[in-house]
Amino acid sequence: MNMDQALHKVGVRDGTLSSEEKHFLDVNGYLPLENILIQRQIENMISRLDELAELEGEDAGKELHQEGGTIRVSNLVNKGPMFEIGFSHPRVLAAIRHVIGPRFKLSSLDCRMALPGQGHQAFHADWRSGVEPGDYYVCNSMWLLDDFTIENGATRVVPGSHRSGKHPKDALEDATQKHPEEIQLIAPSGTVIIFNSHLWHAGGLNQTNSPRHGMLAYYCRRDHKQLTDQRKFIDPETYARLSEAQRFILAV
Ligand SMILES: O=C(O)CCC(=O)C(=O)O
Repeated sequence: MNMDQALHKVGVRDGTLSSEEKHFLDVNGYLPLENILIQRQIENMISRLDELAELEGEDAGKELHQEGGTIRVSNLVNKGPMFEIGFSHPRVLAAIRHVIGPRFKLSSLDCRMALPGQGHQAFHADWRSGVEPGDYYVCNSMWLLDDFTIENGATRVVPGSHRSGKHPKDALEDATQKHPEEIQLIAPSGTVIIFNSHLWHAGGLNQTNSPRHGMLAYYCRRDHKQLTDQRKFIDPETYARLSEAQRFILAV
């Protein structure tokens, strides 16, 4: 099997993403896809994530990354069938293919809950350096489980910065500061925001009294190392449940 065959099996077709959507993603580096999740899926995911956060306590996120001011729950591939959609949705996968090209795989699937009064990040890119415009290694998708608002710290991005060839650590004097061209990605829950991971982006400050839940499905080129080694972590029962195409996308 190759990736285009796997994508076809999960429902990706030529017109899955319109040319306007592809153009928007190319130019701006992000693309909101609305109504990917329905209310019941969102509720199931939030309730499972809250349960996992409680069960895992201080260990939550340890498989991948822990971050002050947030609860991160990692290795979601193996933590419930409700998370499978994170690496199986045709619209999302069509967008990832558009950014990285046909040779990619899931790198990690985790949740980031920005806690009340916390969550502000410095601008970063999910890659070590700037890259040639068009030569992209990684692409992320943020799955909004709560409405993302100014108040709860919707993701901040600098549109077009993925084409600058520069990394924020080299280009910005102080990446923790507001950027003059930044915008916040305001959207309703159920939306998935694709963002080219070379785009300068950052979590915003959650100024509400509730955690802001988002799931991050992060993809990389197939010949690169995954953040979560899916072969090492995959549970036999997860493996048994998945289709051949889903296994290919995970590279297990
Ligand atoms: O939670 C967000 O809004 C962005 C998260 C992010 O960029 C990260 O954790 O690297």
